[in-house]
Amino acid sequence: MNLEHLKQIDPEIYEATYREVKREEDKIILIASENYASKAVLEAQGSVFTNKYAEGYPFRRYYGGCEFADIVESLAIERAKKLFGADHINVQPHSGTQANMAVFFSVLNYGDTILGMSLNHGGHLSHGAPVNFTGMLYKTVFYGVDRDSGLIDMNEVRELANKHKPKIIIVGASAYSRIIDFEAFGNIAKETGALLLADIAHIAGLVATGLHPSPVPYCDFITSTTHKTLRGPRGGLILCKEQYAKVIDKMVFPGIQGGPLMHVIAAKAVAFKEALTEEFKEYQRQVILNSKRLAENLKNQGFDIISGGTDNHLMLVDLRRKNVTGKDAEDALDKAGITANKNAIPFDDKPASITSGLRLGTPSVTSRGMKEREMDLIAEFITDAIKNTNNLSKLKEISEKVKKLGRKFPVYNI
Ligand code: DSN
Repeated sequence: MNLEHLKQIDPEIYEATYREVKREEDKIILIASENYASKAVLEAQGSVFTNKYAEGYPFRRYYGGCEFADIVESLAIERAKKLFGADHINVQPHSGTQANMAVFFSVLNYGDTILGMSLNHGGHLSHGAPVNFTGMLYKTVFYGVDRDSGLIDMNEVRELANKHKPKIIIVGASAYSRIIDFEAFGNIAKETGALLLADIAHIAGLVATGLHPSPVPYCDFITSTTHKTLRGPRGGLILCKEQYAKVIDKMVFPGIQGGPLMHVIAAKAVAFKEALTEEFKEYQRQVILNSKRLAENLKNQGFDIISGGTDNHLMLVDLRRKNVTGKDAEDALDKAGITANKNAIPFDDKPASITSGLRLGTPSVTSRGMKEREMDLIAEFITDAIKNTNNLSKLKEISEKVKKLGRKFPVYNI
């Protein structure tokens, strides 16, 4: 990673960047929504396309000099089409939440009813949480998971859809570890006359490689980020049926955004190219194998996993039986060199700043080349750290082991 100019011009930002690279290499990252973008993605994102204004869409721009921006955005769209097979793609949203905003503003009016998964049960802020614009502008109704199985309660989804007749149903989660039945959601949307939006930000890499059923046949709109399992640059994406192509494009620009981030779109194009390879499919397979192995190990160590396990890249650990809060577990793991996040579990009685759960994901460790054997070690480190939340010397000892393991799996080789 060449940071020579940065080092010369701005030593403070250089120092912080250098230390961030070290942090990402020395720690074990188990944040389910993070990943390591490839060097090619980083180079595209750090390229001169950051200089270019390209308001509009390929070959229909409001600025001159867009001939190379057109190549980049056309390739991003073409590759995303190959990956997901949707009628229409917009690669300009700056983030997942902006992708969702574009969909909502395209088809909803102020005060319309939306039905989404409760944030407390694993949903996302932008699916109607009161503190988000979606909770401020729309009437919100939420479904959740069944208390015993931990699975999305499809009976509840159907009942709520029939009762409240939402204009749009949102399916998608940020802390749900099982296969989502998009077809069942599609049937409920049809029965109740609702539009259907799938937000696949977390599972996009699994969907792109066929390791999670695709929502494309059942949904009017699909939104995603590009930086989680998809392993691209930080950004958003919208797929939709042809009939909504014009309204979505118009809402993204000029509706809610100005100039597209062409350097990010270039990096998205690179990530989509990488995602079309057999190697990427193998990577996603390993992400799931690692996730299953980590969950099994933790269960053997007496941890409860919501829904009993995982089918995807993440798991939600219920810490109540261990008498540790999510916050204390997150702090202890951090001291032990493992980065993860506290997370509410369904029906949690603790506030979001404390929680009773921990969300763990395997996209990052798998990108480093770690496999089942390393998951066994990581499960041991986690178990040890959570047994010793107040024992600083023990946590330090674990962090040395973590560092040793990390060094065997370098990422950027600085
Ligand atoms: N904040 C992201 C996550 O961690 O899941 C979702 O946007």
